[in-house]
Amino acid sequence: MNVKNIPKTHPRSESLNIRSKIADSFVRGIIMPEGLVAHGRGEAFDYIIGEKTMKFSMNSINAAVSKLLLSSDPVISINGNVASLVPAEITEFSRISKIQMEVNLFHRTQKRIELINTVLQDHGAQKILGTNSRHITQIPHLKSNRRFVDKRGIFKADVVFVPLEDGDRSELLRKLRKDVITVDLNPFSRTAKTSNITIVDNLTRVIPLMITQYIKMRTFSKHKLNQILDTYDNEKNLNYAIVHISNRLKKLK
Ligand code: PTJ
Repeated sequence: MNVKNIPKTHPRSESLNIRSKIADSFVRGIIMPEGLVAHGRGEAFDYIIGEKTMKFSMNSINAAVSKLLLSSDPVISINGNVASLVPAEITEFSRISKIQMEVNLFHRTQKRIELINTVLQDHGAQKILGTNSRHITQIPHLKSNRRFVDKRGIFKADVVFVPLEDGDRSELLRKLRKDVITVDLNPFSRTAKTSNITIVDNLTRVIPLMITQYIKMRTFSKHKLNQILDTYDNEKNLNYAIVHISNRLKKLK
């Protein structure tokens, strides 16, 4: 169904609109069939969670924003799904935070890198890392194509914000002593468990909230930001998400 044909009164119009965006991206070659499958998995978790931002998600959004504000060299990793779902919002977040975006793909092709670069530029992004082979190097010991990173970005970053990640890289980034922030609707995933900060929520809700929180929290003192981080416990927070999911399953039954 084309996005224009989805009636606003449809009880699932929001979800269908997002699905339509992702299907359109597939037709344009921005995401791979695997990206569609990943989206479907996310949709299923979101349905169970209740398609709204919960307190456990706000806890991790605030911790993520604190971490980014305290970091010296942060970067935002962009894949096909991120560029399809929130191109305007992620570009706006990058603009207000001055954190550079880097295209980094699991199913890596030059064509997709260029398409994603164009999508982000169409939304006002200027310098996007990961697009010029002169600056590309490899993360040691990583087998997937995600190993090709920009020397000026992920390679030297202290904090990497990687929405919709796959598990192998987040583990390796941690081993390289980088802090990893992720967004993943599945609290059971390897990425969710290995990241320092996991936001269990839909990316489409998370990035607008991160923009709001960033603007508010950039006035906070370092002491206050450190306090937010000190009281945040990712494992505990993931458990809140799991308890919420199991309660919802009982309720939906
Ligand atoms: O564009 P590429 O080539 O880099 O590939 C990107 C995908 C997403 C295909 C790749 O990273 C991948 O295979 O990821 P996974 O291992 O399927 O993990 C994606 C995770 O994101 C899953 O746990 C999903 O539940 C979750 N997810 C999907 N859609 C959303 C989401 N989490 C938050 N918001 C969403 N909208």
